Formats: sequence, structure tokens, C-alpha cells
Amino acid sequence: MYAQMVTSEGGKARDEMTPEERAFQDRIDRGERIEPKDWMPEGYRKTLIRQIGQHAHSEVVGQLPEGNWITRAPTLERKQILLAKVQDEAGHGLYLYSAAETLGVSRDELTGMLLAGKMKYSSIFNYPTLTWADIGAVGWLVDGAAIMNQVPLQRTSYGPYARAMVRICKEESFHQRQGYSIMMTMARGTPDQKAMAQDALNRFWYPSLMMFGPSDADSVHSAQSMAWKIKINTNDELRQKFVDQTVPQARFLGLEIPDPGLAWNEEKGGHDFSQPDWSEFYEVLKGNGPCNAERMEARIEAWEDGAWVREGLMAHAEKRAAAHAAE
Ligand code: BYC
Repeated sequence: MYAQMVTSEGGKARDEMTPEERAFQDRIDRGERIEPKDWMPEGYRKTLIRQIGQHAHSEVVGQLPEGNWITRAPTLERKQILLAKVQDEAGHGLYLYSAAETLGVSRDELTGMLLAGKMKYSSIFNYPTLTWADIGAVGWLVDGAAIMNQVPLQRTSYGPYARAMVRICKEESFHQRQGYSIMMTMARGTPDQKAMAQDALNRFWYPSLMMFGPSDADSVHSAQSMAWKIKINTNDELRQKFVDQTVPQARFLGLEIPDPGLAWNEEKGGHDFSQPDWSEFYEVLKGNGPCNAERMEARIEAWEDGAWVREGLMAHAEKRAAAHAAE
């Protein structure tokens, strides 16, 4: 499988590297940016295609749980804000597909792999958004986790990916604030509204922790990706930072993180917290989450429904090219 090809390439020791690979690693170690036309090891290119492609798919699939609430947003203002946010996610997908294209893979190929079940998207989008409070929780927690992961990616070693992340991060912070603003309104509303906010937090807490990927001990790609500075932090480091950032935000809302094991640890200067149920995570990755089938059906339908647009654009481009050639 595609992902396995990538995995088997990783983790080379320095004395096993070719001279080109050593020179490449030296550039990375000096903090230089790698650009599309530069020489790069095949494993580096494939790891980036996997990560950026998966990231792009996540942005696009991530529109579905929120798009579900556009027609039901409680006020015109909330509707406008949510619409703008969902459109931003489409834009993020496009920047990321463009960044991946600089590595020699087309957007159509990446989409084809997603639709054939050969590429992943973030596990979080396989959970349903059952109430309006879930839209608050998604913005606050899911976009909050996304920012935690993506701010360091602005310094990732591959130039086009790092540059795409700059604008994405600016927009993600607006998304996080809009989610938190919904949570503030709900948490300060009627007892029923506050209960809805708590219920949304209860359901989204552990899936949000899973967004950072498996624990470092089980992360297949981290060691090589960090050596190549594709990843700047480990999965556990970012998860810890996310928990430490989010706990006071929950307190401010008067809501409770659904973790009896949560406690401040003075010695480490951070919170101790319970791990998510990793067997649930791997089930979701295998396609057995609550919404996997629904999400894939929606993407396949969108691809098929868009065929006439793609054909029309191709016909138009061919006509223009023929007209230019005849000039
Ligand atoms: N979900 O070795 P590991 C957004 C897979 S969009 C699914 O640690 P890596 C938003 C992993 O792919 C946010 N799969 O992997 C959008 C690997 O399997 P393969 C998306 C996951 O790559 C719209 C295996 O588990 N963000 O926020 O070193 C609306 C072993 O993992 C997940 C990004 O994509 C997961 N959560 O580290 C609102 C950020 N975690 O590929 C919000 C960029 C792990 O070997 N990506 N896997 O079959 C990354 O930073 C890294 O790829 C990860 C995983 C930290 C996610």
C-alpha cells in the first residue's frame, strides 16, 4: 500500500546515507528550506505527499460536519460566520493540494487515492455534530488542536508547505475564537444551553486529543519526520500543550473536562491527564467510526456530481489553447 512504501523508506542512520542524502540532511540541520526543484530523498517526498495530502483531505472533509449546521445556525450573524469558516476550510484544502502538487502529484491523483480508501483524513471528522453546541466545541477544540499542530508547521522544512501554513494559521485562530464565542454564549445561557455545551465538550474532548496522533511510542513516522524537520514537535508534546491551554479555557466557561484523572503536576509544569481510548482511534482509522461511511459517500457523490464542471473547464481550456495555436 502507498503508506507502507513511505514507512519503509524512513529512519536511515547517517553512515547508511548516500553522499546526496548526507548533504540533504546537512541542509535540514542548518535550518535551510527545501524548495520544489531541490534534490530530495524519495522518502522525504513521499512523507510530505502523505502528510500534506492527508492534511488537505482533512480540510475538505472537515467542511461536512460544520456544513451540516449552516441552514440551522440560530441567528443570521452566526450563519454568516459559519459560512465564512466553512469556505475558509475549502481554501485551506486548495492551498494544501497546491503545495502537494509541487511534489509531483496532482490533486486528481490525491483525490482518487482518498476516494479509493488509500489515503486518510483526520479521525476527528468521523464524529457527528449532533447539536448547535457541537459547532462551538468543534471551533474551540478541533480548531484549537489544529492551531497547536499547525503553528509549528509554519517552520516545517518544505518551503511550499510552510508558506501555506502561514495564512491557514491566521484563519484557524479566527475559527477557534468563533467556536469559543459560541461556547461562551451557551455556557452563560439557560441551564439547558449550558448542559448542551457540557455534553458537546464531553463528546469532543477525547476525539480532539486523538487528532495529535498515537502516543510517541506508537508513532511510526515521528522519528524520521522530525529528523527531516517535517514535524517540529512530537505528537505527545503537542497533546500536552493543548491540554494545558484548554483546561483554563474550560474553567472560564464553567465547564468540566470529562477526565477524573486530570490534575496539575507541579513538577512537570503541566497537567496529568487520561489518554484517549486508542483502540477506538484505530477502529476509526480502519473505517469503523460513527460517520466514516457517511463522509466517504458525501465525497464520492461530490466528485461524481462535479464531473460536468471538470469536463466543461477542460473543454473550455482546450478551445482556448486551440484558438491560441491558430493565432
Ligand atoms: N487521524 O506515525 P504517526 C483541521 C495516522 S484539519 C487520522 O504519528 P504522522 C480542520 C498517520 O497518518 C487538521 N490518521 O503519523 C479542518 C499514520 O498512518 P499512515 C488536520 C492519523 O504523520 C476543517 C498513523 O496514524 N491536520 O484541523 O507522523 C475544519 C501513525 O501516526 C491521525 C493535519 O493533517 C489522525 N488524527 O503524525 C476544522 C496536520 N493521527 O499515514 C479543522 C498535519 C495519526 O502511515 N499532519 N494518523 O497510514 C500532522 O501533523 C501529522 O500527520 C499527524 C500524524 C500529527 C496528524
